[in-house]
Amino acid sequence: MSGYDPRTIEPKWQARWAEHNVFRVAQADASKRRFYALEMLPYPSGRIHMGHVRNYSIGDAIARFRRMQGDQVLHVIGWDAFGLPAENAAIQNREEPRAWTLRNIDTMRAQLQRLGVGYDWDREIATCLPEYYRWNQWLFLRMLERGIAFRARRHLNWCASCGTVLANEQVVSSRCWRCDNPVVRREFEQWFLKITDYAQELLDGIDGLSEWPERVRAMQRNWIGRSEGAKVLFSIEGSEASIEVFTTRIDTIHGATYLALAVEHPLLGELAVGTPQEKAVRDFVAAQAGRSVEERFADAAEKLGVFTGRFAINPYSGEKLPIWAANFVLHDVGTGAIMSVPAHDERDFAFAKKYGLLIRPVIRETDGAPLPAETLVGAFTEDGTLHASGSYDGLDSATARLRMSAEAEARGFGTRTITFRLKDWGISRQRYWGTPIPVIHCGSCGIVPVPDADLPVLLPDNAPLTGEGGSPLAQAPGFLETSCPRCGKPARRETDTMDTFVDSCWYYFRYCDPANDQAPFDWTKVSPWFPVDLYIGGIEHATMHLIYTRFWTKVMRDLGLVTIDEPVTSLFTQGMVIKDGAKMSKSKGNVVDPDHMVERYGADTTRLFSLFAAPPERDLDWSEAGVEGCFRFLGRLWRTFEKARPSLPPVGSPPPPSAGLGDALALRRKTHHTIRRVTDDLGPRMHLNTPVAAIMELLNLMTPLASVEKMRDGEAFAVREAFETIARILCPFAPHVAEELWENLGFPPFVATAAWPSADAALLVHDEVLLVVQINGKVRGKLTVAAGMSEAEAMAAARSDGKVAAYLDGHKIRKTVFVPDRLLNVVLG
Ligand code: ANZ
Ligand code: ZN
Repeated sequence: MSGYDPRTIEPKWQARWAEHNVFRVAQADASKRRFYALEMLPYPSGRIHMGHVRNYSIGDAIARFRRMQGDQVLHVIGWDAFGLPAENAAIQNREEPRAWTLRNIDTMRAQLQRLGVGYDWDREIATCLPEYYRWNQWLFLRMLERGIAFRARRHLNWCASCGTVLANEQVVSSRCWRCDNPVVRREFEQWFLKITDYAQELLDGIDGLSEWPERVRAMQRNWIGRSEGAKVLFSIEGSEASIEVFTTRIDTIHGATYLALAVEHPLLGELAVGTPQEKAVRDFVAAQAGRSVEERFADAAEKLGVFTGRFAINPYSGEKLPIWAANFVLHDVGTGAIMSVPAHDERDFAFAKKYGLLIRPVIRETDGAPLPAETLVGAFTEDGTLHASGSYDGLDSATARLRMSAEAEARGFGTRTITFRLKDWGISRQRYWGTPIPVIHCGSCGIVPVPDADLPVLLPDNAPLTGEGGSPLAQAPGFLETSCPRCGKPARRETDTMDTFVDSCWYYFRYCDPANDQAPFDWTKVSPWFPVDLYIGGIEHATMHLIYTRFWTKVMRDLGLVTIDEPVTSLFTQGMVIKDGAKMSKSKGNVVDPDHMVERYGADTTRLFSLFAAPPERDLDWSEAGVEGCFRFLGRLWRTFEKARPSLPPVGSPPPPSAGLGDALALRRKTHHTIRRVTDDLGPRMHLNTPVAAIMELLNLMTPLASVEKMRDGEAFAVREAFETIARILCPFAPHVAEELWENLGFPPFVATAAWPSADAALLVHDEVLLVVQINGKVRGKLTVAAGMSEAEAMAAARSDGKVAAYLDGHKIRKTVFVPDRLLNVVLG
């Protein structure tokens, strides 16, 4: 053993771990506590980046810690291998997406192995392989049978530059999340999954996700966007017909001063007939009907409308309200008709100002006075307290909504409604590199599912990829034309492929039974590992992936495939890797290649830095100086050990009496305190940066003792104990150097499977000190207490001393003076 050389020790230990299957988990062991540590599976873009390194270093640290604590740990990786970049690369480089993807996987797998991440490689999966996506198809067919998968014509988000439909979640500020081009609305016949059927359950389930970050829970609640409202019927004066409006603010109904209908509203044509307004209404409808939805959105800024000449009756007050047609009321939202409350809604306010309609406030701030209508410069849109609302005066908005909708239901002119922002999940993509949707279109039979026996519907190799619009599968020779499984007549295959978010919905179930060719997985093999104990990934997946996978789990439960409601117990969202103030990314040109770091400093240093430099949930600022600092620390550990090694007692030597004295005792105390600290930090708190600092402190303290030429017995024992401890507690962070140290200390391999150390309680006891207690300047007690007490603890100790307590009882304390470990002076009032 000479200088610290990661280039020799790292490949050596990686090979030994592989040879001895140290991280393989053949099957769940019922006799052990099990721990499923999961990191979000990477997209095989070509090379791993520092974000990956961070993600997997966090996961591996926890996985290794739990393994050493005696848990059976499942830790696996796979590849989210379908998706656009493979296709785009194919268009640019004329390389097949399959070949491109598989080559990237090989490269990245080797990179992960060079990092020494402890995965069970026998369970690795790639979602682009037929043995995996076949089960996407199978699951899709089960959903089709149950009506969870369905087809509909809908306006969808279309990115012209990617040539594909995007889910709402993939549209960020009206732009494509991937290429940043503006997204337009287009109508398509599409495949959807009925996630809205699960909206309430997905929302309710969030309450139970107590080990998920509050931020993610809030983002999911907001995404699901439940809103309670009511539909209210207004009768029309002089007519049998009535108008139904949708409102979320029934509490404001006494402030409604007109109704407004969308120009497409079916009653609009007949309402104005025979009134002086007839022509004006017809002209308005004609002018507006010629405008596209987009144009109408754009000009909603300028509110336009026309009076119909007719009136509706407010069912609560009997008041007559003019009925208008207005451009800002959307046909396909709610009922296409609204009650307008200008005092409390901005759009209604602007419209009322423009056309000189009545404005009547009915909600005031709870501790404020009613606002006079004349002085209003805008709507008061908050909840508050009702006034000018008949028998509802004085109620708060929320209570009023409950009571008023109850009255509406009782009297038969309204119903309570619940709406969600969450829309059904459109999974169709007009792309090649994804799972083919397994249905056949037959001229006689319509849509016919591909029989299970014919799965998988294989992705053909020969689809022409040009990047021009349209589905590549429609042009793949031999793919499109088929025969109907039902009637045998010529028929055509579906050419849409599935959104790749389908692939990531259930991959981590498959890890638990990766070779199953009869079913997606066998729950008896999977259930011991579920729910996942710890799932680690970026916050950017808070809504899409993490909502879809929760939904998918519930669907699989309803299909009888699993018996859980939620897939993940604890979620951890790691921060980003930043360099020079910007997120590390190719587009910013500030990428540090992990391979270069590994070549230069070794995997242990690279991993250590990515854990040490920041708390894992925070952003990490990349610094070469920081990396060098970690490298120097490992070098120092190495040299210190080299120097001390000849003087250390052999494995298993008992502590000599002198280990309980002086420097030896001090070092032993430090060692055991460090064990306790690191153990706590690696627990649910996941403070992964502080243990590294604690280990560095321990090394600093021991270095002078370990450097002495001829160590005394007690000190040699304490130094050995410190090295043994470091080998173990460093293992989650820098596993290769830990193995090497462990072996050189005389232990058989592997420290990876050795037991986690436990702190000796006797060595955790603090030193004792004599605390002098004075009352009004006179010494009233001398207490032997633990060193390092806080003032509050010292006060409690004083009160528990009978003699001192007698002086304190019944008196008010005016002031205390506290000198830690020395003096507590109490001045009584
Ligand atoms: C009366 C009212 C009073 C409203 C008030 C709001 C505030 P959210 O919460 O975003 O879902 N609305 C209903 N249908 C509409 C349509 N087809 N086109 C345009 N606006 C429509 O919005 C619900 C509110 O949007 C509803 O509650 C309704 O206005 C309006 F102080 O009713 B509200
Ligand atoms: Zn047919």
